[in-house]
Amino acid sequence: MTESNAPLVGILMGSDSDWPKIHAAAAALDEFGVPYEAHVMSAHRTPELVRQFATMAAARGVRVILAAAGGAAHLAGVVAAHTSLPVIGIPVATELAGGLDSLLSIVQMPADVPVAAVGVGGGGPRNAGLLAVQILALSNAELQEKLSAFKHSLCEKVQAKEDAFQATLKKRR
Ligand code: RP5
Repeated sequence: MTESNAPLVGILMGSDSDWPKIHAAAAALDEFGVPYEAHVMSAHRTPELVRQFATMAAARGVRVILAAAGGAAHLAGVVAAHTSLPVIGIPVATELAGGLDSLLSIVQMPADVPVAAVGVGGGGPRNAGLLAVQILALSNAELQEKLSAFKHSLCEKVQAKEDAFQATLKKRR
């Protein structure tokens, strides 16, 4: 996408156990050719590592940070405390409350320290990746074009479904 392969998006997750649940975020970035890095680090288990990453990210060229965590999901908030880059929290589903605990931990930030949040499971992780692409596209014409083509493909897919659905209705009559 760019001349350099330096990561524009940093994906952080509280545990390696999160990766299978959130890798759709990375897949969305791959789809648009956006370079990213992904790391396991925890707001609670490795707080100093998180601080260092968040503090240095902008200077290293990272433009958006995705932070996935489950349960007491403080990773996105702690990252946002240390950077003015946009931070998107990805709540990971838990056994205790299906991920509602994770979601609330991410969205209930105090004023002045914003964190965006996507849904738990389903399209949530993919949407986090797409939202990062949309943020980057604000200053990248190539990404804007790819996003326009993507939106167009969504219309075509739904139209194909509508056509097939109407055909099945006709057969029933
Ligand atoms: C959180 O605790 C992680 O983000 C993960 O969702 C959850 C469980 O972590 P593990 O016990 O699997 O390492 O911090």
